[in-house]
Amino acid sequence: MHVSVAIIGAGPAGLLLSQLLHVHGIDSVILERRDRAYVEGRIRAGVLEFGTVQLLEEAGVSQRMHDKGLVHDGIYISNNGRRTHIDFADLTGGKSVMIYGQTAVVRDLIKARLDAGGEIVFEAEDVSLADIDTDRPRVRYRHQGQEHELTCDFIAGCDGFHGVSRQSMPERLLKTFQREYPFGWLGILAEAPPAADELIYASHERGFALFSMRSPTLSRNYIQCRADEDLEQWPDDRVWEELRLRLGEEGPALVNEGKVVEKSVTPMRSFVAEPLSCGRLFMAGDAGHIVPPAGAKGLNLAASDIRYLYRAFVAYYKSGDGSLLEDYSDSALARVWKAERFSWWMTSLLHRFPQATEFDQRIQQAELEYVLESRAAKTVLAENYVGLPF
Ligand code: RFL
Ligand code: PHB
Repeated sequence: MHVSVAIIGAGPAGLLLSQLLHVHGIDSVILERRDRAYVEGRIRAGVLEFGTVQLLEEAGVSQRMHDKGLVHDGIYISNNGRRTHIDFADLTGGKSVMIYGQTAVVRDLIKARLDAGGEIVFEAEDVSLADIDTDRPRVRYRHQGQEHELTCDFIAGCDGFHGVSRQSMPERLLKTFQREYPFGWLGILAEAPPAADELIYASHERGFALFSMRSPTLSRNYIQCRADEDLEQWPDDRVWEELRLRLGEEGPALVNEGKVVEKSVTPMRSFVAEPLSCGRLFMAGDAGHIVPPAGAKGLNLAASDIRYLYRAFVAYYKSGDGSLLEDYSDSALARVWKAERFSWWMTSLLHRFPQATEFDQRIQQAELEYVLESRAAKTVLAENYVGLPF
């Protein structure tokens, strides 16, 4: 079987690419290692940049997001109990972000693909790529015990950090950059109405905390923990107590408790692979780069890569112009590095680093105070958070 674009991975990157190609009359097949329920059940990101919202509109999958999503015009930053509002609308000339879970984005995209007759092969095993440096690359995989081979014009590697795409790039061409952080985030999803109107990023002596939400009835909260934290040590009561202490203003914060429906630990890392393409293989999203979640950029970067990539495919198929495909890696990486910088900076600004000297701590505190006092600094934060221009 031959397909124009073979897409590896049914995360936000792969699904969005397939849907946008479909809107422009270009066929694709998605090969996904996991089953549909697993892919639709993963709890991850929650904040969509302005540009990501527009891209979902372009893809024709924005109706439910506009019905159910929560538009936020700002965030709060809490500095040891003192909260400052960062007013995006005021600082960025009216921009906002959308609170709408990655789980919901993925569910909407899968539905749109399948309703339009799109093909997603779930539980595709042992996917392997061949001949990426020719104009007839191939993808092999096993499905329900049968071996399959697809030939295609292009392969889109949207298979996340642990996928096969990056591993299929010739090692001598690939340069990687990374930083691991000496902590993780313990996240809970709880059936509890959010107790604040916008997200709260809290820097606290006890460690960072983030108050977030998914809907008027679902809260999503995180606390800084050890990278190898043992969840057994964190019964729900202890998590709620820690959140109250870290988010509190003067006294402990009001945190609405509810049934905890998910609890997990996420390690923190920054990672970039260069280039994002080789021959006819193009990587997008977590396959090519990872950010620590404090800037809310991971899902948005996946969408941003896809915005560059689908336009390049459209130019190629509609007018035979391959120049955007040639430029893809450079164009996407320029924006990736700016989001890497912002995510690294938010992480550095707000967390407690175990190795920090007293000098480091004073500098960190001074920087946070400066950011919260200076309109210029708050503008820098706001314009990065809502998303830089393309
Ligand atoms: P994904 O979502 O990892 O999807 C990759 C897909 O590829 C499949 N796959 C394979 N398929 C076939 N063959 C193989 N060999 C395969 N190997 C892998 C996988 O099963 C999967 O379905 O990558 P994608 O599409 O690039 O999307 C990236 C985002 O998922 C990620 O960046 C964000 O979730 C990061 N992130 C956040 N991003 C934001 O923009 N805002 C946030 O608020 C935010 N919060 C978060 C986050 C990530 C978190 N975790 C758990 C990592 C909060 C958390 C806790
Ligand atoms: C989330 O709601 O899961 C979330 C929000 C903001 C972040 C990271 C995660 O920076």
